Amino acid sequence: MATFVIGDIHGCAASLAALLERLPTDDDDRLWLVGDLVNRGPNSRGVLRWVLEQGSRVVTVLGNHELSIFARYHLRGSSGRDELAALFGAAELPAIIEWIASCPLVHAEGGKVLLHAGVLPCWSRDQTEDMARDAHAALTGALRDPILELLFGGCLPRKWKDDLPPVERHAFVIRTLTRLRMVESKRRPVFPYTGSPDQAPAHYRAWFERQHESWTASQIFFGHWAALGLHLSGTSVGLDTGCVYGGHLTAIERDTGRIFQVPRQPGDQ
Ligand SMILES: [Mn+2]
Repeated sequence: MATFVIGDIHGCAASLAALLERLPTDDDDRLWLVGDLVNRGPNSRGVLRWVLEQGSRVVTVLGNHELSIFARYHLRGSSGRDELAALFGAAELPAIIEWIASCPLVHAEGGKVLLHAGVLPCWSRDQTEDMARDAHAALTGALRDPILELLFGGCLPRKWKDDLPPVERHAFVIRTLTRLRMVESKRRPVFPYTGSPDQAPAHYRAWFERQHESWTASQIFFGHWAALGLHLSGTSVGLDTGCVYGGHLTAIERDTGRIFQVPRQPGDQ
């Protein structure tokens, strides 16, 4: 049984179909998706329809774009729900929201770890998995609205501290796991910068250059950073190759490192 990990799809349903055609999958093979299946591209609805049909064969972690749909649904009342129903279908919307809530922030199997963006250098692997689990439970439980309000309209602390109050801690963990690219220090993420690491201010570092030592025996599969492009190292694999911007959609066979790519298909322009 093989597992293939696919980068950010962003509504590029035709490119996804072309990539799936190219993958040498058997019926019992599985897919890991790094999140951001939706938005920007022309057919988010088609991609969601596909993923909802796949069941447990596909594992998806929460991307910032799924999170923003979740926030719009829960925070903006009937106008937000009407907009989403127009985009994705009124009949399908409840199942889509339920599916988003079911996506974990981090999925790990042995040394292989799937998450959307990155981890702070001061976070150990155990701490990251524990905090991700707690933050997800809070996001889909009693603290949902305060966490979403802080993420989508509030002001988070700029620097991580281990003793943040619960809502701030969960929001910080969710923002980091779904949006991190670079850090200024071990505790201080940089969120606005979206360019490539080479053109960043001199004191910025890509998060994967400064990981906590406990990650040495792990390999993190992530997306979110189109300007980074395909990034392959023993401990981190970046798979956002900018399909929606005219680049490629990329998959990697998780345990062999074999790469599969298709260019953005004409139907996705
Ligand atoms: Mn993203």
